Amino acid sequence: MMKSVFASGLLCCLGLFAFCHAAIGQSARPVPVIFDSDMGPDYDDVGAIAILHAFADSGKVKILATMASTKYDGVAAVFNVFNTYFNRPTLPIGVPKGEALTLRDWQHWSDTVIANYPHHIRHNDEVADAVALYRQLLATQPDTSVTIITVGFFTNLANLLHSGADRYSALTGEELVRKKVKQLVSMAGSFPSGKEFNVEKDAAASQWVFERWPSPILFSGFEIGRKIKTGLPLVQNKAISKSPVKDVFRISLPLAKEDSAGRMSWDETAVLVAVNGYAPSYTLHRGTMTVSPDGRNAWQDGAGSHAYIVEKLSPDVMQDQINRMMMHQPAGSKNEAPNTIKKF
Ligand SMILES: [Ca+2]
Repeated sequence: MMKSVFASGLLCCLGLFAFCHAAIGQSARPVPVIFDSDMGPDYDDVGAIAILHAFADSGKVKILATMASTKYDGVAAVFNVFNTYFNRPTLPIGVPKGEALTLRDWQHWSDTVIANYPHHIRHNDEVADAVALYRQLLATQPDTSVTIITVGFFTNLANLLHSGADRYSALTGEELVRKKVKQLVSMAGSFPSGKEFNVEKDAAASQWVFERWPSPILFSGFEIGRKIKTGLPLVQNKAISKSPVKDVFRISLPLAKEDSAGRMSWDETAVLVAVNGYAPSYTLHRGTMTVSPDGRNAWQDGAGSHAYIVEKLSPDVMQDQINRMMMHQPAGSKNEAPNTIKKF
């Protein structure tokens, strides 16, 4: 459906406000974040959730929930391992209970962390349906306050937009997003055009979301994270001896030749720009992303409510920051890695 000129203009203004706000840095209040991840098959999701918890420990983020966009057996347990490791064992977890992908890691890091680290959630049926949890959380948050970060598929967000009134809210999903969500920050797409995993795996969901999402969307595309290689300093840090984050990188990095200098860091960039803003490392390219039925994405320049980030500084700057943040140790950890919170 075509938006009215007024609605488009208003959305554009709101979009500019959100992006400008991100550019000048966040307020002292923690940013309320819902993190939506496929948590495998790749393992940059692990770097991303580590960084998210590091931001939460530094007071910059309040994590509302961690959501899975894949529903392989054990994905809820994997989220619970990382949340428990970072001293948030009761952090809500959502898993898609309807039709969804079941992709998982081939390196077997998820099996290893489930076997070796504390967690009280064992099975996916112990956690909420992702859409129900989105609705429950959004309904209770201040208007235009929530940042959603996706580093996986758009299954949950499409289902959220499709959702109708329920016991949590009389609003439809689209109305709830329009009212409560400040911005969506996604590692998705390849810019200005291409075919990217997160978009094409559930292309119908991606199409639905990018055509209808009623708040600004900020994209970190494939071309951004591809140049940022991380994980080696963590793996080589002898002071960190018992960490599921380190174990994932220790197991996975040697398994692929292309990872000899570190794993490409797509998902971590989405968390960084969502919390710290896109400046000073990036500039914005504004317009509208469209997705074709086969999952290819294209771009139309203009004053749309979408923007993708464009490199301004060397990728080494982000690489150093991600490497440092991935070594953040939770309070009470027996590991002796330097606490880097103050540098975030
Ligand atoms: Ca991912």
